This record gives sequence, C-alpha cells and structure tokens, in this order.
Amino acid sequence: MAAKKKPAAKKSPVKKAAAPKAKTAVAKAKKAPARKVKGPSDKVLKEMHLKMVRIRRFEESAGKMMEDGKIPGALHLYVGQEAVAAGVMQHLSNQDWITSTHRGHGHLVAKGGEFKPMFAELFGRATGYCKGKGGSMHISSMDLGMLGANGIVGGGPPIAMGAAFSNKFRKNKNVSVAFFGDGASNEGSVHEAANMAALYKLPCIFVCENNGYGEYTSQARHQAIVDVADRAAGYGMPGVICDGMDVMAVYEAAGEAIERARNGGGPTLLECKTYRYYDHVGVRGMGLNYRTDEEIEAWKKKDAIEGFEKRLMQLGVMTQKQIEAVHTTVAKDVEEAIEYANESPYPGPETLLENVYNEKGA
Ligand SMILES: Cc1ncc(C[n+]2csc(CCOP(=O)(O)OP(=O)(O)O)c2C)c(N)n1
Ligand SMILES: [Mg+2]
Repeated sequence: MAAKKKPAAKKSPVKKAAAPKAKTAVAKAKKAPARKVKGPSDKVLKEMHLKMVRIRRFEESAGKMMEDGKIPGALHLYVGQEAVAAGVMQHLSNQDWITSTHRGHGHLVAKGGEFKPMFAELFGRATGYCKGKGGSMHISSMDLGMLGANGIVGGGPPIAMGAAFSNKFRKNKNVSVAFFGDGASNEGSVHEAANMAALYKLPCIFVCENNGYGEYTSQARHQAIVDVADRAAGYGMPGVICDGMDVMAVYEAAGEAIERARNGGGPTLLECKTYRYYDHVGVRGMGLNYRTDEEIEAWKKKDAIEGFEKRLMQLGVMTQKQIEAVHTTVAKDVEEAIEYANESPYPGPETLLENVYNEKGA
C-alpha cells in the first residue's frame, strides 16, 4: 500500500510516497497475491468498484452534455480522481459529514447520491437535490451528509471543521471530511480550519486531492513544496500521503485517519496524489497549453478503474462478465436519469423565495 504516516509534530510528520510510475500499477496488479483473509471484504471491494464506475459514467455523460450545450453553466469533471472519493466514502455513513469542492459530483455519487436528482440539479430542474437552484457547484444533500459543493476555493474546510466541532460537542462518533485541492491548500481558510481542528482535536479529516494543478497553473508554479502533507507539521496533526489512483491505498489510509478521528485522536491531513483527465472546466476546456498530452497519457496508464478491475479479477472477486454487467447497468441508470431530468419541470417563479433566507424567514 502506498499510504504512510508518522505521528504529529515530531520532526517531519510526513511519510512520503511518490506518485507511482505508470508501470507500477500494472505490475502490482500482475503480481497481486492470492486473496488474503485480511483486508477489505469482497463486498467492500465490489462497492468501491461500483462507486468508481458510477462516478465515471455520470461524469462522462454530464461532460458531453455540457459540451453540447444541454446543461447551463460550467461543470468541473472528476474523471481520473474516482479512487479518492470511493476509498474515503467507503468508511462513511450518512451521519458523517463531507464538504466538497467545485469538482464535487464524484463526492456526492460516492456518498450515495442518486443519478436522477443529480442530473435534475445539473439541468436546473425542480426535482433536483436543491430543487434546481444549486446546480453543479452548490449541489448538496443533508440526508446523505453532503454539506455541499462549493464554488469558493477553500470554502469547504471551515464548514467541515465546524461540523466536526458540533460532533465533538454532541459527543457522538461521527466525523467530517473536507475534500479540497492542491490549489485550495494555499487558501487562508484551509490553514485556519486545520489549525483549529488540531487545537481542539476535532474529528475532522482533511483530504487534499493533489491533481498537480490549480486551474491552469501547475503545482510547481503555485507552491514551493511538493507534498501538501508536509504542512501537517505546522498544524500539529499527522500528515499522510497515498496513491490517489489506487482505491485500496486510499481506503486503507482513509480508514486509519477516520478511525483515529472517531476515537478522539483528532484530525489528519491526507494527501492523495491524483490527476484529472479532462480540462479544468468541461472536457475540451479552453484549449490552453499548460500540460502535455504525454503527461495525460502517462497518468491514464495508472487508471484507477482499469487497474482495480484487473486486481479484482486476479483476486477472484469478480469476473470479466460481472464487471461488464456493472458498466452496462450503470450506463442504463445514467440514460434513465437523463431522461427523467430532461422531462422534469423548472422551478416556478413562485418558488423564488423558498429555501433561501429572506425577510419572511422562510
Ligand atoms: C476563493 C477563490 N479563488 C479563486 C477561484 C477561481 N478558481 C476556481 S477553481 C480554481 C483552482 C482550484 O484548484 P484546486 O484547489 O487544486 O482544485 P482542482 O480544480 O484542481 O480540483 C480557482 C483558482 C475561486 N473559485 N475561489
Ligand atoms: Mg488541483
């Protein structure tokens, strides 16, 4: 497993694991040992696979529709980063909170979001999770413990920290997880939230999805460090790095951090090294030359879903046929959900002041 950790605030609190070379993931899959008794059950492995396939299929379709002008506004697609959401969310219940980012569809899908109200929300329809008033960047579901996507970069961590504070205050065992990017890791709000979470030993996990870019700016051009997890030392919490293209590595690292948080051990900064396949916005994006095709192809060789599917077959957890059946079912779900969203009504003008703070206090 790629995840490594050290205790907080002693010399260097970060154990480092470089992002894997393209060949490693494949080689690992080939050499995978026979199914061990220890480790995630077959059920967990299948659930994580399903989560990743659902995210990818949802995003591929949503991206296409945005590019075809069928969805109003911009979409930031999560394709490539699926292992992070799937591996973390596998440990969470609906009573655990998460905060998301502008790239948030994958987080909600992995948290149990259904396609119909998700597509409806993207289409701005009244049947959407936020009654069509949130859209891609404000989608949320209190029932699922999803406190919201967020167009404000770095806006999520203070909210997750506050939710963790409420969990501690209520003395329950629930945790909150803040997802944020490498770009967001430079925002003051992230530092403030992490500082406070460590100070009060809050059950909060800070998951940095380091995809190497903030919009069109490479990490090397926006921060003087390579590993965001190095910053954990300054907050006084453990910093852990894991391979964000390997769902098992994410599952293991997140599991440790979440268990520590549930048992009063305080927060962890978990950095997942990952990559987004499509442009910052949409699929083709603005056509700016800020990264090379070779770089994109190298990361695609470590694809989280393909690599995991090989592993599942080698472990005897799933057959090729069963894997194909998952893809077929999910594709059908997507199709039905799009139809549902397309046929759903827009919110009427009479609902304009509903579910917002206004002078009537509604
Ligand atoms: C406070 C704030 N500053 C700037 C922006 C513009 N902006 C939108 S996304 C983005 C980059 C975020 O990068 P990162 O956190 O690494 O997330 P990623 O897009 O890579 O998932 C920026 C600067 C914003 N939305 N909010
Ligand atoms: Mg980024």
